Amino acid sequence: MGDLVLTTFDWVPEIPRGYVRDLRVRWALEEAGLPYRVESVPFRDRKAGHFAHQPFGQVPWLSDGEISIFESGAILLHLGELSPALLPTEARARSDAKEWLFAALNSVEMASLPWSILKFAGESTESKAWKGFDGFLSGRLDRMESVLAGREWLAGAFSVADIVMSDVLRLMQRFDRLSAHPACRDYVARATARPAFLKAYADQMAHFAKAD
Ligand SMILES: N[C@@H](CCC(=O)N[C@@H](CS)C(=O)NCC(=O)O)C(=O)O
Repeated sequence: MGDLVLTTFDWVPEIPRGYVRDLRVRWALEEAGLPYRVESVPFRDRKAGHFAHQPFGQVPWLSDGEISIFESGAILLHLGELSPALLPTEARARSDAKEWLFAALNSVEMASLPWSILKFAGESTESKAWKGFDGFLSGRLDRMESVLAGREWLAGAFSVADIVMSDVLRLMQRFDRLSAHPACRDYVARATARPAFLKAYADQMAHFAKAD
């Protein structure tokens, strides 16, 4: 392992604060107790060097010595290789954690993201688009409700899968979209009560507030 450097924006508007995806990485680093530092790139003026690390001009990315990784899921898998606090060492549980990490990103966030874009845009709840995406999201939340009613964490012990899944569900809770899903709500409450989450959240808020 080299020096771990997490890069995020220097500033973002108020609304996304507390939800910028560098939080997933901060949270994982705190859970694992790995030393790291945070660097910033301009939010308003994204330069070629930024696109060289994150081809979509987004954040976060992580440098581990000479290795540079973008995509929060890929970063968390990388950190999982460094700590059993993030990925279990037993083969079955490790595989479960990886599949749930992908499920969080590619089955649940895939439904929650277009829904939240419509929500932010103020889409009418009567529109065809809203009804379609809201129904898609309900299907995913209903399945997660059954899964989470029967377990504390997704892969036995807490893992990177829980960081991503609870972060995805946390955004739904912000919009009061978990009112019919108590097991999902309880899961978000359990995850966000962890000291590592609280530290990551406070650090992200302080980071962006510094630039106001
Ligand atoms: N799939 C990417 C998504 C990254 C992403 O959406 N980053 C947001 C912040 S949370 C961003 O940089 N938004 C600014 C933009 O898209 O211009 C990941 O999980 O890392």
